[in-house]
Parts: sequence; structure tokens; C-alpha cells
Amino acid sequence: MRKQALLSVSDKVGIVDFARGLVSKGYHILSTGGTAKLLAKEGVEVEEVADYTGFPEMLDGRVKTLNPKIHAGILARRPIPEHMAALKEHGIDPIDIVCVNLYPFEQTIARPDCTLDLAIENIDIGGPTMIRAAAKNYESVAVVVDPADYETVLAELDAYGEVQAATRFALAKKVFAHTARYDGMITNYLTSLDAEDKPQQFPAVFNRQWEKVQDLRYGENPHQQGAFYREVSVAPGLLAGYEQLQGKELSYNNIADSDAAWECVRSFDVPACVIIKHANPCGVAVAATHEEAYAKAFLTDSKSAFGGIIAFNGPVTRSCAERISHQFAEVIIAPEFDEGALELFGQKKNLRLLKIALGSAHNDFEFKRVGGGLLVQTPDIQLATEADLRVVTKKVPTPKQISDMLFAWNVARFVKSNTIVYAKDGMTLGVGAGQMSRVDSARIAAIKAEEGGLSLAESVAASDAFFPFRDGLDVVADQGAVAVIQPGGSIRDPEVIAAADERGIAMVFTGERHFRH
Ligand code: 93A
Repeated sequence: MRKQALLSVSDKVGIVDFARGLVSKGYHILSTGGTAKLLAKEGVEVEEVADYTGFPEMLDGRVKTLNPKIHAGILARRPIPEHMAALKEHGIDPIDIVCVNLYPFEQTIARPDCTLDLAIENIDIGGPTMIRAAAKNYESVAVVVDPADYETVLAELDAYGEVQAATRFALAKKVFAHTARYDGMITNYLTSLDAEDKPQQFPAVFNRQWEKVQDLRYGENPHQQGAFYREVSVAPGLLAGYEQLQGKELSYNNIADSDAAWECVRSFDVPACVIIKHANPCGVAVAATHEEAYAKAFLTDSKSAFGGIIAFNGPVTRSCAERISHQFAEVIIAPEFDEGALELFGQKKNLRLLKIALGSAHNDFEFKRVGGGLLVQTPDIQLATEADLRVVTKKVPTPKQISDMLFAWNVARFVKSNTIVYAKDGMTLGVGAGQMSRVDSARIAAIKAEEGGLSLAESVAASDAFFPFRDGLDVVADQGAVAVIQPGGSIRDPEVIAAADERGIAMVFTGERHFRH
């Protein structure tokens, strides 16, 4: 019985060489219109599916391979004599290799001129049917959906005369992941259209596909299990080009904190350093160099920085590494480390170094599990600029105070609510995080500054949400802050503005709050 391979691909990269390889190993090639034409043009011997089935491609190509001669050839179980007898009775040859990639639905809907009709025509029906059939019958059929696998298949045919069982099983798993994702994209696209086929403001978030990056030793606590997944085909933020250069395996909390550190540090467009503890920044600074930024960030709360996660938005040099070496850190993150830095860090075997490319996109949505459901929101990436600030007090902030306020405001986005951040000269002086009362956050931030030996005189303060009463503002004024940045919007704004005027400080409203839970 002749060996047969069916080749039907939209993405024709590598298909000619793959087909040549199969022919050289004695395979008879069956192919659909476009693929057959290309193979014939390149001198590969090929039979059109239409000629083999005796049925022409019809309905503008909607029906090409949907025929029992194809599907019985794929699905027949070779070890079952009745199956093989049935094939023989109907003049059907078994198909041993199925190589298909699907209509480019994803690329089609990404086109700005894509209409619903065009999208619908790019929903592949025959392709998924063949690859699902082949994957179901993986005990006898090898199915290839990824051009990256052509080489493996040819190499195994070379070495063993057939594709190995383990490879066939792996290829079959790939198929169902592939078709699940394909159908997921179709679902997302169609459910995102409103009654007039216009995209809705908040598209559907179903059927996202995740693949495991690694199992983790445990979750947030040792009695919990944990794992780390990446979203298939989308890898923004932490996972864009993420590479661990050395150190112990990342833990659940390491990954969560590294993400917080990275998102914060990459939000600055000047050299910056962020030190994170338990998902909150305990020191953030900007400076002319990353080394200087680290020195400043460390000063804010050197006690909490112990065992922290340190992130930079630029290269780490040896001299910067020398400075960091004085403290115990869990993870250090940067887009680049020079050789001297790598050599020095190399002496600390357990220290985890993560190299991450700058400038990737942000997550499109954030998810949070709640009992029996899921909360979904777009990420908080909107940030006020100087033009958005509205001065509400008699006192007008100086340019330097404005620049410190914008710095503190950006940092406040990355601190759990309620948040108060004191800052001066491009560094945090005290960070108050995660308190149920804003007044307490203001007090705690001041304690941090005091413990660090940092004066709050002439500082600025940022509050992630409005002051509901004047008491929080009084605390920051008592501590020595001379300018305050906050969203405004409280019914008691007049009381709070009057308090600022009374205390002789400047205050600006951004109009936008940055809760973070
Ligand atoms: O229109 S289909 O859903 N109907 C089919 O019967 C069918 N058979 C294969 N699309 C079908 N295909 C797809 O055609 C394959 O999945 C592949 O993407 C494409 C290859 O077509 P051609 O060889 O003509 O370029």
C-alpha cells in the first residue's frame, strides 16, 4: 500500500522542501488547489485532492477536502482489520501524514479594513476537521500544524522510517491547543461585535489560551500549590524577553513582586531604580545614573529593602553592582548587565538576575478571581502630565515642586491604597501603603522618613485618592510637605483647599485617582 501525505497550507513557508523530503521517502502527495499549484510549479510530484476524490473544489473553495475519501483515509484505525477492509472496499488509501495550517483568521481580523464578511470567509472548516481527525488517530497518523516541526518529521522518517509514537502524540496535543485557540479567536471576535457588527468598547475576554512556563515550588505560602503561565502569542510586560541569567528558581512571590517592580521602573523615561517589598515600592528614585538612582532609592527605607526586589530601567554597571552588593536582594531586574556586574553577581549563586527587554506593550486586561467569577478591567496606565494639573490653592507650586509632585504621583500608582508618598529631589522620602485610613498612611510614610533620617521639610506629598477630610492634609503639612498632589473630587474639597491655604501650602488636582488593591 502506498504511503500518503496530505498537504494543505495557507502559510506556505517551508512547504516545498517538506514535500520534496516526503517524496524522496516514497510518499504520494495529495494537495489542495493553491498548495498543489505551488508544489507542481516547483517540480514536486503531486495529485490534487479534487482528482483523487473525483469531486471538484466547490462553493468558492468552502468545500475542498470535506469528503469521505479524505476523512476515512485519515481516521481508519490501522490495527483494526474491519477498518482496513472498509477502506479497500471503497477504494480509499490511508493517509499517514497530514500537514495543514489554517486560514489566517487572526491576521485577517487585525486588518483595519476587515469586514465581518471577510472575517467569516477566513474561518477555516476543512482544515480543523482534517487536523482534528488526524490528531484523534495519532496512533497511526502524524499531523503537522507548525512549520517548525517539518524538520523533526523528516529527520524521524530518515532515522526510523516513520514518525515516532511519542512525536505523534506530542503533535496531536499541539493540534487541539491550536484549534482551541483558533476557535477562541473566532469567539472573541464575534462576541466583541455589537448588533450592528461594530466592535464593542469592552471586547470579550473568553477563551484566552495560557501555556505553562513553569510549576512553582509552592504558591504564596508553602501549603499552597503554584504555577506560572504565559498567554499564548501575547507576551507583554514581565514576560517580554524575560530571561533568568542566574540564581535560584523564581518563587510565586518573586514573580509577583518582580512584575510590580518592572511595571513601576519602566514607567520612567529617565534613569530610575525601584525597590519592591511585598508588592509595594519601599524606595523609588530617578537620577543622572542608575547607580545614583539606586543609592537614593535605598535611602528611603533601607530596613525594608532587605530581601527586596530591585529593578532598573537601564544597564547595570559593575560599580552599580558593587553598591547593591552591600544589601541582601532576592531578585535584580534590568534590561542589561555589563560583564563586570555579571561577574560580581556571579559570586552570589542564589541571587536571581532577570534580564527583561524594555518597551513592550501593557496587558490589555487585568483579571482578578472572585468567588465563582472573575473581575476584569483595563490596566491603569493613564498618567497625568503637567498640563492636566489644576492649581487649587493661593500658593502656586514652583517648577521643581511640580516635577517632584509628578514623580510622587507616578510612584503612588504602584503603591497599594490608601497611599501617601512623600518625595523630594526625584526620590521617595517615605511611602505609606495599604492602610485602611489615609491619615494612617500619611503617618506611616512620615515614620519611614524619620527612620531613614530623611527630613520632610520642603517635600511634596502625593495621595492616590482625594482627602475625604482635612485631617490627612493636616498630617502632611505638620510633617513639612509644602506641596500636595491629589485627584480632588471630594464633597469636602472646599474644606481641604481652605486647610491648604491656611497652612500656606500649594495643592494641585489631577482629576484622576489611582486606587490599587
Ligand atoms: O474552505 S475550507 O474550510 N474547506 C475545506 O474543505 C478545506 N480544506 C482545506 N478550507 C479548507 N482547507 C484550507 O485551505 C486549509 O486549512 C488551508 O489553510 C487552505 C489551503 O488551501 P490552498 O491549498 O488552496 O492554498
